Amino acid sequence: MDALKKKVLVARRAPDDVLAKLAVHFEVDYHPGEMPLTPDELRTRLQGKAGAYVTGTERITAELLDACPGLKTVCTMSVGYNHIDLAACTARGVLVTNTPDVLTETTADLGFALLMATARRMSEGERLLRDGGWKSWSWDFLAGQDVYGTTLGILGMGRIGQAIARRGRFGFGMQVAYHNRSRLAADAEAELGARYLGKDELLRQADHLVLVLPYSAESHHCIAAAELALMKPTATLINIARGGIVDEDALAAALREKRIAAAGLDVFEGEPRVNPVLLGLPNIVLTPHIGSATMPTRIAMATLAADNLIAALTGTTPPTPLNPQVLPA
Ligand code: 8YV
Repeated sequence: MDALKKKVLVARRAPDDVLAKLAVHFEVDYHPGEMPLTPDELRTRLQGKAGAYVTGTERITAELLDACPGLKTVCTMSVGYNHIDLAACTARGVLVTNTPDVLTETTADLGFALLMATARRMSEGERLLRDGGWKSWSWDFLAGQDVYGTTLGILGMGRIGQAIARRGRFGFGMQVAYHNRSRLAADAEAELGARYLGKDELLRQADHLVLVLPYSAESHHCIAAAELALMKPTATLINIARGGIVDEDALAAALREKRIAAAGLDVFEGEPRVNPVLLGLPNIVLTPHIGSATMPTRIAMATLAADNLIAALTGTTPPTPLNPQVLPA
């Protein structure tokens, strides 16, 4: 043990190379368990630590920060940071970093895969086949919705939204429409062939609506009964952002009553618990939050989180800070 090394907590399992890299700089307290630390365990393990490597499963609250006054930086291995009270961190001078960019294309791939699987009823078909239910052919057997040439609606046009737009436009001849807090620059809209619409109009026009917006108090349940009622009965809804964006009970009712055709969800409000009413519906494709889950991308995310941690605690500017205003001028 090197008394001069700063202490950090690595709160979730991480690649060996990443741990080895961190160990060069820090005394590492490592939680290799498959289950996350409880909030109490997290608070205890953060005592005396200057930095924390976390993932989306560790909540960093104002109370936790107050209980861990030595903490200087929190580096999350995720692009989303709704699990971190960023304002509380900034107010206490705690530097926060995330892992944007390295997961953009991988997550867009999953979003598009989910769209295809949902529109073409792939999970329903596989279940039927495995259960021995494939007996014959009929004209409307597992007939779903078209993807090619249809209207792709994107709610939240950040990096991942734009990557999905490119897949839709250039791969599938889709008309791209979007809504976002701020409108894209004219050249970006032109490159993607993307039309900016008000949220309600986007809901009305989309054949496939993909949710890629950040989760916040503002976006909580921003797709609920009233919004679902605006969608076409043939439309599909895809959520790869955060579960809390969709009112799952309202979605279940819309799917049950065929007010929209189908949904594809990679994220859930109480994940890893999944609302049981969703599990019973045929017209829904469910995946367990695997948007960024390829080996190369997960390694890139872990490496970037570690690089951020090393930079933050060795006096250099981290590659991807979220609150650079806390850095010394
Ligand atoms: C991660 C994610 O799987 O990056 C994000 O925001 O939601 C996912 O890529 C997860 O949060 C791991 O920290």
